[in-house]
Amino acid sequence: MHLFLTFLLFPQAFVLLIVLGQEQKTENEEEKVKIEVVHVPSDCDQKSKRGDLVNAHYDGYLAHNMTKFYCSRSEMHGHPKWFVLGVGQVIKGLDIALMDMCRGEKRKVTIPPSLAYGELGYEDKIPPNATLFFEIELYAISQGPRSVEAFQKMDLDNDKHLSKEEINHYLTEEFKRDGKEDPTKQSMILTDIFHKNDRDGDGFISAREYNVYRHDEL
Ligand SMILES: [Ca+2]
Ligand SMILES: [Ca+2]
Repeated sequence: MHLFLTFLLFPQAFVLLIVLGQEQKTENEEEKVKIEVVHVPSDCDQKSKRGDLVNAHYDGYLAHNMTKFYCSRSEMHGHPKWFVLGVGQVIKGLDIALMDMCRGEKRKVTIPPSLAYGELGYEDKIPPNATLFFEIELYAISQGPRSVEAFQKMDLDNDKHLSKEEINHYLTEEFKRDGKEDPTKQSMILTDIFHKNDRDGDGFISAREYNVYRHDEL
C-alpha cells in the first residue's frame, strides 16, 4: 500500500496527538471543521453515523494555495475509499466532516491543522500547521459494519468466511436498494474490499479479518 495512503487511513498515532491538542483549544472557533453542503439528494433515507462502513470520494487541497495533494479517484491513490466512520481510520477532520451525510451528498470542508496533520505536517506533501480543504462525495453507507449481524447476513453458506461471490451478492442487493446499479463501480468496490481486508490473501475474508474493530463473538 502506498505509504501516504497508509498514513491517511491509519493515523492512530497522530489522532492521539490531536486529541491532546484539542483539550487545550476546544473553545477556539478556528479549530472546528467548516462544512459547506453543496448537494443533498432528494431521497435520503439514511444518514452516515459513527461506526458505519462508508464509501467516499475525496479530493484534498492545501487551503492556502489550493495545491491538490490527494485524490481518491486517481490511479496513484487507488479506489473510492471504504472505511469505518468515526474511529480514526482517516484524519479526525474527515471523520467529523463525513458525519450525518446522505448517500450522494457532496460537501466542501475546511479542516484546521489540529484536526489534520498538525504541527508536524506529513512528509513533503503537507507542510506544518496546514489547513486542508476537501471536496467530498459520500457514495455509499453500509449498515451495521463490522457487526455479527452484518457478517452473518453476508455469509450465505455460514462457513464463517466471506467469499467474493457472497460479498458481490451483498453489494448487488445494496445497489438495487439504492436504484443505482453500476457493475463497474461495484467491481471496483469489491476489489477494494478484498485489498483492504483479505490480509492473508486467501481470497476469503474470515471472521477475524472482517471483525477488526470490534470483538464480538462469531
Ligand atoms: Ca461464506
Ligand atoms: Ca483471508
